[in-house]
Amino acid sequence: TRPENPDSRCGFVAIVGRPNVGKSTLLNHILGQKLSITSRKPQTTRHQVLGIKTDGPVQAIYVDTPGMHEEEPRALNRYMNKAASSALIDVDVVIFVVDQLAWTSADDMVLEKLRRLSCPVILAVNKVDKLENRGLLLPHLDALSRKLDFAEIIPLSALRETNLEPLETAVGRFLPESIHFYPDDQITDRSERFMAAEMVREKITRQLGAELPYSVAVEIEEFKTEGKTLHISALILVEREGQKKILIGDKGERLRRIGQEARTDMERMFGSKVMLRLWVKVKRGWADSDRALKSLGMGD
Ligand code: GDP
Ligand code: MG
Ligand code: K
Repeated sequence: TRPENPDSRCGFVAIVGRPNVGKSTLLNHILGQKLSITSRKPQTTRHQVLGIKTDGPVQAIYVDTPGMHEEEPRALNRYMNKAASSALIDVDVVIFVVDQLAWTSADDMVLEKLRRLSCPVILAVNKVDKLENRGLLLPHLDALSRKLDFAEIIPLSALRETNLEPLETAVGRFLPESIHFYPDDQITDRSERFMAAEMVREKITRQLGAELPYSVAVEIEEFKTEGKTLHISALILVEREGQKKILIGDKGERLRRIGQEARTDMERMFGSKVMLRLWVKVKRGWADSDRALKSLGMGD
């Protein structure tokens, strides 16, 4: 659609890269708000979340993709791969995030997917705050520049917010002339219920070490305002009885901590007092079954 304001631009930007390079952190810092959950563990991002950033005439709609995984039989991983690949269809710009100096075969796999695209690809070389020898950066960027015909190469730190402006300016340049698809103050397409569930899931992922696999799902059972307080009940689904014990912790200590941290985040995001209740339930094999995934809104 031709916009009324001739400078008006709008389009989709996919943030891609192997797990743990900092895609979700980048999106959160571009938006200035926590939208996508992050942690040191791979596979934290399970769903496709749109992050919308309007800056004057330019509206960029970012898609944070779950990491792309090698073929795995589990239904959950299939879903995540599909979500990552479908994010690449119909985007106007791609930001390919890599970790400074740490190029792996998983980066090569993503690169192969990018070769087939016709849209501009911006290479974001993240975590430069961790660079010990600055002299290595330029030769490294030079080597990276030979891997694909990148539209731009930008070294940055998502965490420290270094060089995010040049990235956003570059993105804006590649977006097509268009009216804005979303109101200028909207930051995500997801519901508050969805965001609440993701906040609980983030705290679980952060609290638990390797002992609990990623087979945890969170369902919001109640989300309602009473007076000035938002009442939220969340059901945490795990696959085995042992996982339930770990999650609850000694005398309920761990679950209580998860609840406290999630509530703090929710109060910040929703701008009101929150009463949060958490339940844990065993639902055997949920991550293996396509039907169970569908019931959690992750089917297709
Ligand atoms: P994703 O899997 O690509 O979405 O990665 P995340 O955004 O979840 O980040 C993975 C880990 O890298 C987290 O521990 C982040 O705090 C960390 N991280 C992300 N960006 C930076 C950065 O610019 N500098 C440093 N030092 N760490 C970062
Ligand atoms: Mg992520
Ligand atoms: K991660």
